[in-house]
Amino acid sequence: LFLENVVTHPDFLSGNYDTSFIDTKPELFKFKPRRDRGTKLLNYIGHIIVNGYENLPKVEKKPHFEPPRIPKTSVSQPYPSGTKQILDREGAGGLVRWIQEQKKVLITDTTFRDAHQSLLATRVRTYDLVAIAEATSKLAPELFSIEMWGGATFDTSMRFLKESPWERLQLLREKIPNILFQMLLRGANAVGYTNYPDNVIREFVKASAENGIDVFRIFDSLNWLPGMQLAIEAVRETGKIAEAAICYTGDILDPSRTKYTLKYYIDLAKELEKAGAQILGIKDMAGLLKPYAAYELVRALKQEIGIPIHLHTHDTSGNGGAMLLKAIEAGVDIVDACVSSMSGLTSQPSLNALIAALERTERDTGLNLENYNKLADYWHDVRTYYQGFESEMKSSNTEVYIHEMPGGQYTNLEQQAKAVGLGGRWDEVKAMYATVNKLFGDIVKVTPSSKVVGDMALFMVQNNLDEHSIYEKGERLDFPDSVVQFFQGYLGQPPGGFPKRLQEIIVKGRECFTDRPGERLEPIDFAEVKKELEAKIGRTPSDLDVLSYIMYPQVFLDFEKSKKEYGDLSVLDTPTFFYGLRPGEETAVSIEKGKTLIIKLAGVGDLLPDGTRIVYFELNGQPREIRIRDHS
Ligand code: 3PY
Ligand code: ZN
Repeated sequence: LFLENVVTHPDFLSGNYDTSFIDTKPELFKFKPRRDRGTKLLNYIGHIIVNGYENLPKVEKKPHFEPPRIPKTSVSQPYPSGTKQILDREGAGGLVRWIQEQKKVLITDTTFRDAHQSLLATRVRTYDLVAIAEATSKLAPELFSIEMWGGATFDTSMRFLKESPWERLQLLREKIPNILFQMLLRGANAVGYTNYPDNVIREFVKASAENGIDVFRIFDSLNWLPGMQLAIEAVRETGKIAEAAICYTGDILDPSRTKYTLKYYIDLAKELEKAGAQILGIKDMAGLLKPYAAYELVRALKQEIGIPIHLHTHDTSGNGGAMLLKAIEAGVDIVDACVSSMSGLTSQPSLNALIAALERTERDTGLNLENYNKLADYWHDVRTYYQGFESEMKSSNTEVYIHEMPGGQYTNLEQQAKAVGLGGRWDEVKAMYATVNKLFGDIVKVTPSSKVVGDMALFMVQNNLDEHSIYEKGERLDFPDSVVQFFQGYLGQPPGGFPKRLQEIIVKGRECFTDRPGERLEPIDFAEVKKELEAKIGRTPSDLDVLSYIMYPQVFLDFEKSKKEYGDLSVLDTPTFFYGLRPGEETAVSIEKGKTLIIKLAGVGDLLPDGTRIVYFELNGQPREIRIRDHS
């Protein structure tokens, strides 16, 4: 209960007018000023103007941005029907049959998720996704699906952008009613970095399906089947599509790489089909699948399994487009690509280029290139807002064949390295990443196993350790938690098991196990957690809030705190969200249908002796002064 002031005191509320409690509790007379939405937003913008956005270096002047070019689609033009209607009408089985009848290669657009996860550290905001949603839906109704959720977006939307991943899903669903929505689900790790109890996976899948997800790409970060089975079942129970993925690592054409061979992948694919997968994903998260290897792999899989094949890659090496074409020649059913202005490098190959490459061929995508070029203009413009999150990487780079780092991790780990003061030693971190992989016995590296490798690489570079010193000094080293837990078996089992000697050095006598972590995790009592959360946040949380809290307890509480202090920040345009306003600049903020606030910055006062500054605004023409603590 929140004894904020006297009028909320239970004795007062109960009509007990013996007010003696007032004498002993003078703090009850502290009334917090009611903070309306406008004031909250002014507080946020003022804070950004004075202190900068916490995850970007502070800039003296807000950069100038042109408004993005949003393609004109007539509002009265009805939504063309698409794959979503096929699923709704004919069910998962019907949709799979439809895929198999297609001659054309089907396309998934990853711009809304993996492209910005890979290029911009997952920082693209709901505001910018929603702004282009309707146009995408109307200009590209031939898409198989739009990947727009899951992976790192769940965490980062709350952690860095202070917005709700669920609202993102709901808003986009409203604007895109015709194309299948696809998410990336990390098997028993859901959208987190650790295994969750079975009932959490079930509830999470159910809620995701209810709120708009149609295709679930399920993978396990060690290609460990027991880590995926439950998620596959849970998805099938919802009537949606379970796409289970093999994560590709190594090189099937290199005879010296004996662990991840063509046979290894085929066996795994067969097991996934048996486990209930309705589509087989090939998840080439680092872009290691080379063109001729892709041809071999797809051709063999087409012979060995009966379900459609969906290929995902990253263009880090520059071979991405060529690889997709070879896979298409070999008969792959669906491939992932993204809008050209968000493509290439650690992201997906260009969807525009792919449309052009296949035009007037047997496997023509059916998508309209001119339309996609309009979408590319929009993303070209919007991408500039996120320039502070761009990687140093300026060209494709075949060193990925050595470090094998997933595209979706690259910019995120780069940011992490900068945050711990290793920005200047990024080359060493990448080289160490490869060393750690060898040390760990050559594992599949994808979230969360890739994070473990990344944490270990940062740890080793920071402490000037090499492979030998790990064995020599390891007994005395305190390894990162993620590394210890990994070797205990919390993420499941890698093919061939853990290197024994290293495991002993790292776990230092702690318990290790080889069974499925979900089996030893107590089911979550959702009602109990809801009560606990209610006590913490002082309001009744929704079931979706409870799921967010279970996935990311502290991140969710911090997000909640931000909401209390600043209100709903997803309504701000992105330049204002990251950079505030320039003196004299004005922005219109639509806080609900029919309600717009006009916020103008008049000026910023000098630093006062108490460490604050007054920021002078106009809110709907009325002068407003906001006092902001200067953290510099
Ligand atoms: C994720 O799990 O976020 C990934 O993108 C893995 O490739
Ligand atoms: Zn990816």
